[in-house]
Amino acid sequence: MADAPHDLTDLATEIAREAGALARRRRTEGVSLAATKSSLADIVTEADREVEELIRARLAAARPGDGFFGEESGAASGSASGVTWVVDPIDGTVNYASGIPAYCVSIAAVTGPVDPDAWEVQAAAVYAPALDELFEASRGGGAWTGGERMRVSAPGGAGALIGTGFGYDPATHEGDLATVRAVMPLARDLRRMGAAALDLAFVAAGRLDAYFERGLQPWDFAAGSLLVTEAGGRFSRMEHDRPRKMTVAGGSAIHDELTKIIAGGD
Ligand code: LIP
Repeated sequence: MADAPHDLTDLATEIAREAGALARRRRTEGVSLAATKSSLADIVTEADREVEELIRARLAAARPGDGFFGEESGAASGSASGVTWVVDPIDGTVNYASGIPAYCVSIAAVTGPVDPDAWEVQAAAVYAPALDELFEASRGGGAWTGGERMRVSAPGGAGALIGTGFGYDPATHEGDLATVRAVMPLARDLRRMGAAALDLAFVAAGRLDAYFERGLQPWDFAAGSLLVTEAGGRFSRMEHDRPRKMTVAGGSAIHDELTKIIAGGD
């Protein structure tokens, strides 16, 4: 069974488009809440579950020996092939439920342990149905959107356009806002889009200069991390001693400035 990164990416992009079309159809039909998770603000819709089931079924049919680790399906299933698919069926669920178009399907293929601090991402597809934009990457094959190669930006004199986000637990907001205050001198402005995979895709495309957020789940950033590194950027996770780890992405210069500030440097 071919495990070449570009073969995995081709499969991921095909499925991401189909899954995105389903999500968009369900959105026009009206979204129903299925449950809340960590808090009232942390929702899952019936579409999240239906889209993840479609992705899981398509992957199992195409590559029955692979593992699956999806946001809505709990623990990762074992992998006979060494490849595990890390899937967020609808990243930006609150946007999706609210009719805000900043949502996407995020599919990544990883090898090694199913642990974001140990796995190796081989393939990535992030598809934003409302924008009809697909962002893809294969390990060593670059990052692409619309047939064009993606490259991270280098911020100009006016400062950086930086994406960020916040968790659903109000108890975490003060600490996260303190980090925003510390980072602001680097920024011309901030963007809070509410979909980490899209934030990371926009960093890879040079639309955002950088992105940072605490408390992301592995499926939020698995695909986006490869988009960023294959676009010449840096992706790292910090604060491993905290329950909510920090994710930072951007071109190497601003990535290093951000990590220094977040670590408490001057
Ligand atoms: C979302 C992330 C976003 C974060 C939200 C939420 P979900 O994932 O993509 O960056 O700020 O709190 O975690 O829940 O929409 O899959």
